This record gives sequence, C-alpha cells and structure tokens, in this order.
Amino acid sequence: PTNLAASNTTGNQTLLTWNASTDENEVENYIIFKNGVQLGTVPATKLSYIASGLSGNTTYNFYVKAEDPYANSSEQSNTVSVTTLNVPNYCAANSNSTTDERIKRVQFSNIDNTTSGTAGYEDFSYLSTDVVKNTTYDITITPEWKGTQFNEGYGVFVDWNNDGDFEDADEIVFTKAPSKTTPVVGSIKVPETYTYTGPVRMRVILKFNSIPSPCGTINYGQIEDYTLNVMNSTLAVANTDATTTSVYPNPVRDIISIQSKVNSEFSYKMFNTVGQVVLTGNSAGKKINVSKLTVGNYIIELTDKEGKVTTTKIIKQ
Ligand SMILES: [Ca+2]
Ligand SMILES: [Ca+2]
Ligand SMILES: [Ca+2]
Repeated sequence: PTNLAASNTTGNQTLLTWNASTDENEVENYIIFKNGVQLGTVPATKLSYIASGLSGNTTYNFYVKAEDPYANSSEQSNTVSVTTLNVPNYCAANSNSTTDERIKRVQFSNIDNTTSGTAGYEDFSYLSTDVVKNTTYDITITPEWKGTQFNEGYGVFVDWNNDGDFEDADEIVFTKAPSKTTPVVGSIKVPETYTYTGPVRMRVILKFNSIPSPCGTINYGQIEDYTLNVMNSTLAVANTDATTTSVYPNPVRDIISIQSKVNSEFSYKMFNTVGQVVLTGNSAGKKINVSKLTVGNYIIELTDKEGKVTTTKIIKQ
C-alpha cells in the first residue's frame, strides 16, 4: 500500500486512507498498525480505516501492510504521524432505545449526514464544517420512525467557548417542542460574544415527547455529535484603518502579505480546518511563505508585539 494519509482527526479518532497495492496472488486484506502493533484488518476492497479509541492530544504512528490469501504480507506503507486534537471530554449522553425513532439526517452548513445506525449515541465529531461568527445558518433534522409516528422534541447544543460543557450563554442553540414535524428546520446564529475560534462540539438530540437536555440518558431517541470550526467574521479584513491588521491576497498561492499600520513583526500560526497547527513562525518583512501548504482552507492567527491577535480565514490555492 502507498500514500497512506490521515484526515478528519478528532480528539479520539482519525481516518486512514491509502492506495491499493498489487500482489501476484492478489491482495486479500490490509492490516493496520498503530505504533507498530496490529490494530485492525479490512478486506482488500476497502482502502480506509477509522482508528478510534485514541487519546486526545497524543501522537500516534500508523502504517498499513497488504496480505495475500497465503498470509504473505507486503512491505509496510509509508508511516503517518497523527496528533489527536486536544478536545474537552463531554458529558455522556445516550438513549435506551432507538427502535421506534431516531435521527435519520442532519444538515448544517456543509454537514449533510444521513445515517441508519441504531446506537443511542452516535459520534460524528469527525465531520466538521466552517461557520463564521455573527452569521446565521439553517439546521435541518430529519427524524426516522420505524412504524407509528410519535411526537419528538429536539435540542441542539454548541460549546461555543470550548470549555467542555453546554451550559454557557447561547449554548442551547435550538429547541423544538414535541411534534410529528418532518423535517424539522431551525436557524442557528454563531455568537460574537466569545473570543474563541477553532473547533467546537455540536450535539443534536431527538427525544420522544419532550425537549432534551444535553447530558444524560433518555428512554427513546438518539444523540449525534458533530464539530463546527468557528471563524471570525472576514468583514474585519476589509477594514484597514490604523487599528487593524489584514492579510492579502486571499485566496493566496505562495506569499501572504500582512497589511498593518503597526510597524512590527508578527508571529503567526496557521491551522487547518480541524484545528491542527500546520505552520508557525515569525513573519520577516510582513511576508509569509505558504507555498508548501496543500490546497484548502486555513485559519491564520497573527500576534503583534503588543500581543494583539488577528485571526483570518485563508484559502490556499
Ligand atoms: Ca442517526
Ligand atoms: Ca461551554
Ligand atoms: Ca462553562
């Protein structure tokens, strides 16, 4: 196997993908190794594996081997090093039964997740979407009934300040009293009151006959967790007065220039969309070379000599 890569990394899992390998006896299985120890096996038709149960803020090395029907194994693939995110531990939420009703589909910004799982709690925190402060997004939740349509209540919770709970102001982002409505549509405004930017947890709950709380076990219904990447409003970028710092061009191919009336150097950090730091340093001459980054969305955080921080979403071409 070649081109082993990791993506969608969260606090406890990562998605491994690789290119197929060839074998004179054909490949039967791929074997996945974590830190040199066999972790799992998938059939040859599958070129991906979710390594779950990882610890947060920890670095792991993964490689994959192919195995033919005679248990001859190939050379190992390239090794990928993955550092899990430092995600808070959230209160447990579960359901005793999903037999009669569960969440079939959640649509929010770029998340569109249709599921048929019967677990009371489904962890989709590896699915994420960018959201911008002071912007309103629709959320659409489609219930699934296995027989009779029951009255379902809904709650959506977001840990905007990333402190591990859903108890701060504006963190109950949507509720709906029990009904047979399908799909259920609401709108969620990303508050500007919190300074935090980066990945946050969103929890969606469908509960039979009442409005749910974010924690604990319900009798009937389902819980699904997701990740939102909160970004500052890009409106600040257009404003180039003496107090602001901005970057251009955006989208950028090679060199980011910093525009600022504050004549000082900046330290910078660039994050990918799951909040991992991909580039850090000090800007020499207010220029940052980003030519080595892969194409995609990033967040750049600039800190000037006075400690003032400016955060901007950047598109790398
Ligand atoms: Ca579901
Ligand atoms: Ca919170
Ligand atoms: Ca709190």
